[in-house]
Amino acid sequence: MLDEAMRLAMASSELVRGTTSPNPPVGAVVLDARGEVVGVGATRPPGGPHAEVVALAEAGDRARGGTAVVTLEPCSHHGRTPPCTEALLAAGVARVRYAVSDPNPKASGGGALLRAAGVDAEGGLLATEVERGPLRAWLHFARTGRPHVTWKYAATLDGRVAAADGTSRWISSEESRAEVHVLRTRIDAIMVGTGTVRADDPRLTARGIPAARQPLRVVVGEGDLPPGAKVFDDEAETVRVRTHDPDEVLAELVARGVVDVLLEGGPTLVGAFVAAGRVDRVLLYTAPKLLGAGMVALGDAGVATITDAVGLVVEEVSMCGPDVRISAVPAVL
Ligand code: AOF
Ligand code: ZN
Repeated sequence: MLDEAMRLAMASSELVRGTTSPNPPVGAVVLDARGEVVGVGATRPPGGPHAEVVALAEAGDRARGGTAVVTLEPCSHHGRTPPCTEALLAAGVARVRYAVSDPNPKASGGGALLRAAGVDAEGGLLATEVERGPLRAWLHFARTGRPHVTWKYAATLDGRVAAADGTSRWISSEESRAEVHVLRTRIDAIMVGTGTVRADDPRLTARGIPAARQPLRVVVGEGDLPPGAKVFDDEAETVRVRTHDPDEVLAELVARGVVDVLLEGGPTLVGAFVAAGRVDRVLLYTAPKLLGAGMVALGDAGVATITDAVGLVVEEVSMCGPDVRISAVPAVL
């Protein structure tokens, strides 16, 4: 029952991903004393109520003696909003289960505070799933101060991202492309270099999804761009960052409140990010096709010999239509 409630809290938080940064997309579910779902909530945009408060408002009196299930430890601080611990105590919740502790020192300690007030409060429920899923980017940001970077690309089985003549539409399947458009609605920013804008003239928007919110489009590099490039249309906001240094790029993005970035660049930009150790996840759609010649996904990444190869750990392999989807993260040394 608690696992199920946590999965519901996670699903609810997925729907607000991309709208809460620099705050975490948290999900909360309130069960009444008999274990029935009486409230579901997710973090509102910055300055708005936290997930617990949204779920408690829906539950009303039925929260008394019930359980709150939250993806993140309830906050204990007066930030832009009052502490969620106070809201939970005022509602008379008897039990709180959360997935991960809040790494933000200002907000943490909610679990201990609730226990001291007599609530049966405990963390760790589906912690790995939440850490890898909806809170991954924000946890990375809270711990490192840098946005989380997912390098996403589509390649053939022989590792090509474009054919010899430069054409690349469409390497991956319709299913994979549809999935990427959903992904684009759930991140804060999408990043490419000037080379990709010149070569592909991409729109970098989420398409095929009604009323989708659009991520911030980020073009990295100093080169001139054709004024008519599609990234400059009015479908979404676009910023240019005129440096190639990954940490300078990421610092500019933090200043804009960006926490979760999708890197869709070409070999040069991605090479710089990999060389700097600033790719936090690799998301690859491998299409069962061969090209034999053409552009490879990654350029110089500062690796000269096999012992210097960037080590990754595969987290998940699954099918997306005819393509194989691989998610991998840097190996911890
Ligand atoms: C929760 N539930 O839904 C969220 C939490 O500026 P504030 O007042 O909105 O506080 C932001 C901090 O609160 C954020 O850094 C994180 O530590 C926590 N976010 N906490 O209990 C929520 N979004
Ligand atoms: Zn809170």
